[in-house]
Amino acid sequence: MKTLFAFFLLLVTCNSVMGTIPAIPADVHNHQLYYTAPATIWEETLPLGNGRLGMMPDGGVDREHIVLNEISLWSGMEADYGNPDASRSLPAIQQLLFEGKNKEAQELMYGSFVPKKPESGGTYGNYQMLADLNIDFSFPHRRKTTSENDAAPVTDYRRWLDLRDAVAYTSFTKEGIDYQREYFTSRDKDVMIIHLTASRRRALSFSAQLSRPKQGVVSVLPGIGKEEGTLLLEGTLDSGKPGREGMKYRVAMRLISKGGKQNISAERGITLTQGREAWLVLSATTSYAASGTDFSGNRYKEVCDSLLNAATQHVQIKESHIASHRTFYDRVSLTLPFTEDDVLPTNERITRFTERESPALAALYYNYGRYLFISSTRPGSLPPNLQGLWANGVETPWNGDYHTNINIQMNHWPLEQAGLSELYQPLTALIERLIPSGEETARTFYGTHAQGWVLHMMTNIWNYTAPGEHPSWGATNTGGAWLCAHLWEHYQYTQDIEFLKRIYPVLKGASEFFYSTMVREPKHGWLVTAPTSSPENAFFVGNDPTPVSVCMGPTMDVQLLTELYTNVIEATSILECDADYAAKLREALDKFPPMQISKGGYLQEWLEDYKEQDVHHRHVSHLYGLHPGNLISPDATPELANACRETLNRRGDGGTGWSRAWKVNFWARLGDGDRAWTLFKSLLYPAVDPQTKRYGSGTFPNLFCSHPPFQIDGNYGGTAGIGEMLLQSHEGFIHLLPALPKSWHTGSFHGMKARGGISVDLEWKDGKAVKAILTATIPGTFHVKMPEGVIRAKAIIDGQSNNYTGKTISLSLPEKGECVLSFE
Ligand code: FUC
Repeated sequence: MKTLFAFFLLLVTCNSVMGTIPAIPADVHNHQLYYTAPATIWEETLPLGNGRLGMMPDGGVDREHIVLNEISLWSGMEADYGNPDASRSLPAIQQLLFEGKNKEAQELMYGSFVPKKPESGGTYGNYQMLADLNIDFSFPHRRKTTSENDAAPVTDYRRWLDLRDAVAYTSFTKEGIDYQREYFTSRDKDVMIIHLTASRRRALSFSAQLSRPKQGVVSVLPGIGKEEGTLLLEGTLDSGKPGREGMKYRVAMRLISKGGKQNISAERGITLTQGREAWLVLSATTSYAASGTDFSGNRYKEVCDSLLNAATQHVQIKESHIASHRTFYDRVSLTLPFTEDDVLPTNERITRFTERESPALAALYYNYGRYLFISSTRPGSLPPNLQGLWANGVETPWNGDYHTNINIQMNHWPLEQAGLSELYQPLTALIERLIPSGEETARTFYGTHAQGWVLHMMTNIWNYTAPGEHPSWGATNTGGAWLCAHLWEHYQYTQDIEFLKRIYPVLKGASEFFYSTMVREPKHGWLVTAPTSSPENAFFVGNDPTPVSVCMGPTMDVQLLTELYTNVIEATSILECDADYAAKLREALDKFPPMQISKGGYLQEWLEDYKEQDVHHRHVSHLYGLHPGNLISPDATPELANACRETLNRRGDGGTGWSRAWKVNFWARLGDGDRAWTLFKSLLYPAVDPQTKRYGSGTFPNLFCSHPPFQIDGNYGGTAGIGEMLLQSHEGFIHLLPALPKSWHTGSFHGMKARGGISVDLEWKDGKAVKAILTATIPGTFHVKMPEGVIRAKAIIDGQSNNYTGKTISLSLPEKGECVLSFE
């Protein structure tokens, strides 16, 4: 076992990369998480997932605890939250806002502009863990021991997660016997597999039980003929409606063993006595139709049969899983300067990072972010929720839902650049499913004149679109508009006209809602959203000491809607349709408020220069236009960019997990690599207090981001931030190394994507770009900004070379056309 691990550590493979950039040895340390002790908290366990099924083993020696997940397992049901009081009170709410009586408007909203408790029942529900799998081991005793407590020591303990292969391992030695466990969530077979081995005959004995804190009944499905039985865990969650069944689920587990004796009972689970090698094979399904799974839960049968029939099958099952995972994972690679800390166990690597520079930790974080994304969703499944796919209880924080005022968006930030384009499908499908509900919400809450569809600041698998229950945070109604920016982004990267045709009605419908409901505020006559809020932040009106959140036309709404309208206008021209509507949107855009700089020099968050309740508030919504939006940049709008800098300095470098991740992206867009790196360090701050064991903001030992508690958005936001530091393409040109920290002086990346349909490889040295290879996935003309510190560039396309000395390099490439750029 030890040899296997050493081999694993030393393994140095070469990436096969196209073009002339030399293949870079793949840095093993940045493709694995590893530990020298079992996990003591869930946030130390290792996440595995195939985009639908998830498991997190803790590597316990005597008892292994594995939390299982299925991404569609939700309580609640679809219900009608329509509140007719909302549209009736709307004119009065707006009037109060016109008069500057925000507090009164907010109070009126508490009684009227809230979701109504569904008359016929049904609740919002929450995402829940699927099951606990506990495996209790008993070990043979070489010497006679006086009692069970006189246990032999465990040596050479390791557990690790191989990000490339999406396989986790635990290995240790006890009484001279080597034990190894191998865990993976097969992508192609859609099952969870735990492969257990002992180095000596008759040394493997355990009992594996399935349970659940609530709503879980265990039973045994007897095997047919000589076949072993199957352990089942089944249940039905609450729908919140009397007499109506909620989501049903089923987990099925079988044991395939070589040697030893099997037993199965509902009470003790599946036991193996004195075996040597075994496979626990698990499958799970829910009754959620959109997950596209077979509720009978029999898919695992095929795998069990193959394992039974041929001893070599397990190798093939694992290999095909790895091959399937690698089709995603190997698309991109990133190498950053190595330090000796890179070889430390992951928990120590994180702790050491507070004291010492360790650039390659960003490479590990980037790879882990890609790994988590690939593992937490897949076409036909649901998008990653607040915890991706992984939840360890039946009461998940914030219902484990889809918050649409930053969180689900941040989850998708790294996606396109990391070459995982097809994983946009679950989000696209979720948005499309929301539309009928969003249309109803538009009419019920905003009146019969309201057109199109609206989504407020949270949603779930039951198509919830109404406002949140407390107007102070629940009134934000630009959740749908923000998601439309993602649909547009997917189009920008892929240039897929068929996709644009499909999503155009979605974008148009979102714009129609705002076109039909925005109002002219009395002071300047600007067109604004009202009522709304700047996500979750509050301010003071005049000398009134009560903070309020409800307002008109906050900066973020203006930015989001400017982009939405502009994108719809562009789509009408590409698709040659709706010219009249585009003209109307253009006229409306002229009446939008401008972005304003406050007397303090920072970007104004609201229409008025209100004093905010919390200067360090975690949301920095008014900087949407800087990132992920594209309305502010140091080159195009230097004054506004400066105001953003002031805003960020005032907000500070702290904040909850995801807030720190967002700030990495902001500084990257501002071209300040060292500051982005400082924020990355803040994001990676160890989340568990070593003394009190309490959780703060930062990063858990398993590299999960801590809000606290664990929220995956920070992981995805941080991953995107690393990408933004290396490559940007939102301003119509490719910007290489836009925000390189000093300590990342030398490195390379391969396969990152830029808008317009192009793939980029880059090598840099001493802080300066040396060589790039651009490969067009779509034919076109691409503009590359002359990288920082470069005087001259040579471009070779199809054997033809061209020299450039100006600010921009313009290249015309056919499909799959490649350009090799060298810089001096
Ligand atoms: C948003 C944030 C919170 C938290 C929650 C899940 O509402 O303001 O910080 O992340 O989502």
